[in-house]
Order: sequence, then C-alpha cells, then structure tokens
Amino acid sequence: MSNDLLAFGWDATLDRLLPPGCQPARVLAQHRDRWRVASAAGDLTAQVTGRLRHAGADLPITGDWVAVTARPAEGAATVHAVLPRRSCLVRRDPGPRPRAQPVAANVDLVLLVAGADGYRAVQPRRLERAAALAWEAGASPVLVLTKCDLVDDAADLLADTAAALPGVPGVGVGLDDDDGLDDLRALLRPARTAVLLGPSGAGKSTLTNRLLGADRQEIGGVREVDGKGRHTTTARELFLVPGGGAVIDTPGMRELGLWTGDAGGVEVVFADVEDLARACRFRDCGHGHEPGCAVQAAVDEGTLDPDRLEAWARLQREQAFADRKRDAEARRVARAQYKRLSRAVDARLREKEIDR
Ligand SMILES: Nc1nc2c(ncn2[C@@H]2O[C@H](COP(=O)(O)OP(=O)(O)O)[C@@H](O)[C@H]2O)c(=O)[nH]1
Ligand SMILES: [Mg+2]
Ligand SMILES: [Zn+2]
Repeated sequence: MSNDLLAFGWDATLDRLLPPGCQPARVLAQHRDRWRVASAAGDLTAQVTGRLRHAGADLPITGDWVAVTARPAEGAATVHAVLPRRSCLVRRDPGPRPRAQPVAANVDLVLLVAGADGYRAVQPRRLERAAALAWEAGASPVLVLTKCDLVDDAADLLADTAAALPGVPGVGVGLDDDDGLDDLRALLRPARTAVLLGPSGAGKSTLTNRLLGADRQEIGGVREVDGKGRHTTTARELFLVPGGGAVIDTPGMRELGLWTGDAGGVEVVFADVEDLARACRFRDCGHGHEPGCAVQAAVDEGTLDPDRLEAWARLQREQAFADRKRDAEARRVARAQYKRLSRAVDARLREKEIDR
C-alpha cells in the first residue's frame, strides 16, 4: 500500500470493504462530473460508472474513499463504488427544496475558523450552530481563532468561547506565532482529516497554506461564480499535510442549516441548558413563565445568557423542521421506488398477456 494513502487514513478496515479488482483512492476535489482522486498510481481524474450514477446512491464528495480501476498512462480512473463513510459533514441545502447537502466525508475534526477581530459582535451564534453540525457529522469540533495578532485580548476571547462551546478545545493562531499551528498539527496526527468551516475572510485558506507550508490556496481569493451568477460551493479541496493528516479547505458558507439530528448535536452544544431544563418542575415546561422553571431562574440569576437560551430554542425548532422534511423526503423516495417497481410489474404483466 502506498505510503501516501496510509497518510490519508487508509487502514485495514477500509481494506476489507474494497471490492475485488478495485484499488482505493481518496477524493481530493469534485469538479462537476469529474473527481480528482489520490491513488497509489498518483493523482488521477476520475469519472463514475453509469451504474453508480443511476443507482440513486450517493455520488463521491471530497474526502470520500472510493474503489477505482486506474488507467495511469491516461491519468484517468473509473469510480465503481463509494466506500461507506465513517463520518460526513452535512448541512441543509440552502436552495428552495429542503434536502441534505453533504459537504465533506470521513472527517475526524471540524475546525470552526473565526477571526479574532470583530469576533464579539457576530460569532457565538454561528459557532454554536457549526459545533452542532460537527457533532452531528460524527466529528469533533475544534475552535480556531485566527488573526490573534490583530487583537490584544485573544486569550480572553478563547476563554469566553469555552463557555459558549462546552467540550470544544480552542486554539489561537496569528501571523506572528506558530504555537497554535503546532497544536493543530498535533491534532491532525496520525492520519486524521480536518475540514475548515467558517465565513469567507476568516482565514481558512491562509491556515491551509500555513499547515501545508506552501502557497496552494489563493488568499482573499475571488470566489468562483457559476453560469447562473452564483457563488459555487463545490470548491472543497483536500490536501495532505506534511507530517501527517489532511485538511479540506472550503469556500465560506453563509448558511449552516441543520439537517440530520440523530446524533443530538444541538443537545451536546447546549448541554448546560439541557441540564437546567431537566430540573424544571414540569416535564413539558416551555421555559417561558411556567412556575418552577429552572431555565428562566438561571436567566434571572444571570448564570444563563438569554441570547444563548434563544439560540437553543431556535436550533431546536430548526431541527424539528428538518426532521419533518427528512421524513417527507424518505416517503417521497419510497413512493418513487414503488412507482418504478409497479410500472415494471405492469409492463411484465402486459408482456405476458401478449404472449398468451
Ligand atoms: N492579520 C492576520 N490576517 C490574516 C490571518 N489569517 C488570514 N488573514 C487575512 O485575512 C484575509 C482573508 O484570508 P483568507 O485565508 O483568504 O480567508 P478565507 O476566505 O477564510 O479563506 C486575507 O487578507 C489574509 O491575509 C491572521 O492570522 N492574521
Ligand atoms: Mg479561502
Ligand atoms: Zn423550564
């Protein structure tokens, strides 16, 4: 097995999942209907088989492990299967139809990238949401406070966020110091994959380049615009970090809507509020004006930030909405499958009638 693939995280468990006659590759980036993959034969441009395309299965996304047959002389490969994902960062598609949008597969860490400048005004609510998505993905969130060189209270900011993001470690980085970078490098070993999540301009590409020790990503980059005049969100690219692990740089995503809810990401992020809620007198307490409400009592005492309470309620409502939409989507897929099946059966019956 190529050392590179081991560095990307290939292991014995994945090896057992590989279909016979195929070799493993990891998806570095997706460009419309082409995928750039890393394989033992080097980086190749891959297409998927027609069968995979029409099976209604998930198509490869950045970070996926795929089973390919390679044609190294042409620099090409064919993807026969997407191996089961160990984790997947998913957000709600910001388009009009509520559905899942997978962002990155097989990620161990989600780096919540936020600039220390202008942090106080906007970040806590976005970070809570991003942390919920990370837990939901089956990955661990890590706060990365960038631009620490621009403020003189970086340590205070990191301490503040520890309260808003229980259980999430924080790392500070600035252009003038490498300590934070070393901490991140340590988190990436051995062979872990981190995806960078944060608004445009937060310093994700700068961080990527510094981890790689090379200018691979454009800084302050003009974002790609597709034919419809919208910013494309497909430019998610995976890079191998020298010394171990991989990072996936992403374009800034304005919206981080919740989609899956099975892992209880919101409950984890708001564990403190959930604990309070369990202490309310009534099981179905609405945490408004009910007597014996422990949540409102904490707000009155000043131990719970009312904005945080509001954020918890908002994310819960959003999660409930996503759960309903997910159910509806599952029913729609089941109905479509049933229709296809019954059409096939009808056709078969008609053929038989003709035979008779
Ligand atoms: N002072 C300072 N500027 C930074 C730092 N990180 C990024 N920047 C600047 O912030 C701007 C946006 O950075 P970029 O990496 O393109 O952000 P991205 O949109 O998240 O990829 C650029 O002008 C960078 O030079 C940092 O740690 N300190
Ligand atoms: Mg960038
Ligand atoms: Zn209550």
